[in-house]
Amino acid sequence: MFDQILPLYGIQPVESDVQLFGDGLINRTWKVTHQGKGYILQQVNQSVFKKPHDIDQNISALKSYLSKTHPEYLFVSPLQGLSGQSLIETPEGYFRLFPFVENSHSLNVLNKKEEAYEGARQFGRFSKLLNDFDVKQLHITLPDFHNLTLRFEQFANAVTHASGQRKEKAKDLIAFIMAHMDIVTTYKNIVERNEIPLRVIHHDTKINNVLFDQQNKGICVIDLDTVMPGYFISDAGDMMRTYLSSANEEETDLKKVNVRKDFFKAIYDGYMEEMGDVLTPAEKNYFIYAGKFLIYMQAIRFLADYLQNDIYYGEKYEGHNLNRTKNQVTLLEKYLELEPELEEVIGKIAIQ
Ligand code: ADP
Ligand code: GN1
Ligand code: MG
Repeated sequence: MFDQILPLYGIQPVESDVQLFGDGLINRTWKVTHQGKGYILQQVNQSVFKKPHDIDQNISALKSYLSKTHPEYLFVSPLQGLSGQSLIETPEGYFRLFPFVENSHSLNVLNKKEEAYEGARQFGRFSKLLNDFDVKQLHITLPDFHNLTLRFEQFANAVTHASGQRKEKAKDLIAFIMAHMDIVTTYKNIVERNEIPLRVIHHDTKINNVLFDQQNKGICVIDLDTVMPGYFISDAGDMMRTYLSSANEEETDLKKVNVRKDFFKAIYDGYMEEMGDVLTPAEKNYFIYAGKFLIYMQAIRFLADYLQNDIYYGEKYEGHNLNRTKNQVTLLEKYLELEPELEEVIGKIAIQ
């Protein structure tokens, strides 16, 4: 496969080192090293992304806008092959090649609140610089991706059709999801009442989609496949889901899943540093809701996948998606417990 693809970029496979890379759940990613230069080769997951050209066009439109309005911004976009294409179609699927951001690394869990500040600031900066970009120009690369109303219906449907055995194993988790349907109701109201605007939203602000330098200062955001019109609660929420706990979504020892209040403040500070002047008062009122929205949605996505025999996320061991759900449900419980204190953190900041 590499023998066919790399020459399309003028890279000789025999002179290259190619290694599987990173911990993304969706695409297949390799690091390619050739003549001392690094690249990221990626195969688009076509069972998730049905129209890879839409992603390519979105990235290219954003690139062209940012290169005019903010040429200093590091926007990591696919390289053009010798034919001038930035998306290569082969019998094995669609591929693209990115420059490897040198001296960078991603993190799967954060140890210092300063890292949370840095990550949140990077995503805030991304949306801020694109604030005047006409969001209607973007293709919807994943229809209804963060439509919680629909996600809930899909989940309910998965419960109806699940095997008796899986349903039995998931029964407490299903009950928890049902008991917290108010989170879906709030989302429905936001949408129906048009309470907050559509913006250019990343939709996958999980911590390993930020690149850090050797001092763990944020460099840039990556994984732009899901950049499309959306609500800021998606981005703020996934930061909370993946930065607040000192154990990530793979942790099976639930005692280790926690919500760090000082990390919440760091996310708020970092995101608001960039977006504080951009968000509307109504959006700011939904900052804490953002965490509930996204953690709840991820819990139902993992649980629906378990009930549907792991067709989306796959499983590395038996019960993997059930365990991921338990993890996310625990995180949500801890988040809900702490809500009054989180409100205090934001309240104090607001009157400063
Ligand atoms: P997925 O959609 O599967 O999550 P990503 O685009 O996030 O794929 O890539 C997977 C991982 O590869 C990232 O978490 C990051 O560690 C690394 N990575 C991706 N692009 C780059 C890049 N341009 N430079 C350095 N590392 C990268
Ligand atoms: C996927 O691609 P990756 O690993 O950054 C998923 C996110 C989930 C996340 C859970 C397109 O993100 O929505 O939150 O896994 N991306 C897609 O870890 O479904
Ligand atoms: Mg990723």
